[in-house]
Amino acid sequence: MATILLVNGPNLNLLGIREPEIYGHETLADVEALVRETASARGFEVVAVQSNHEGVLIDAIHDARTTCAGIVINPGGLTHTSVVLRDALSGVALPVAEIHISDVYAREAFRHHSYVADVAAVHVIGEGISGYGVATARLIDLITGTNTD
Ligand code: CA2
Repeated sequence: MATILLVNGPNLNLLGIREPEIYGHETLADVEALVRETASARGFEVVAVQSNHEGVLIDAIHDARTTCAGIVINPGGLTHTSVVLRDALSGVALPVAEIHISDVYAREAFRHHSYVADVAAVHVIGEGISGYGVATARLIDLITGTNTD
């Protein structure tokens, strides 16, 4: 069965525990269950990684090069800072879906730039936790060549 890598960056382990007014009440386990359910309905399985350490995320992305069909990623704050993460995503040359729970463009100016945006084929921004399901479905549509127009 084909596999999707789900990557959650720094601090996303705190989902549902802190700042629910921004990030909602659902937990990282809820996010992973939603992505697994969405992928499984389309015949895909999911490997999920969350880390507060950039190198762990880079290693997971490199491992995906030979094991996964695509990557769903919420890079957290690394979105706005990390050339290294961007280079890893670009280097593995897999289709990427970038997802952000909050509407980064309606927040502080430093959140308006994403180093990942132009290496991602799918962008889902500000749709809350359900955005992970949307990003997964759209990525799989892209991988399988399904026309969603
Ligand atoms: O909206 C998003 O998904 C973000 O990627 C979340 C990042 C933030 O730096 C980006 O600008 C937008 C922050 C992740 C931190 O997650 C937390 C979750 C609960 C409590 C505290 C932090």
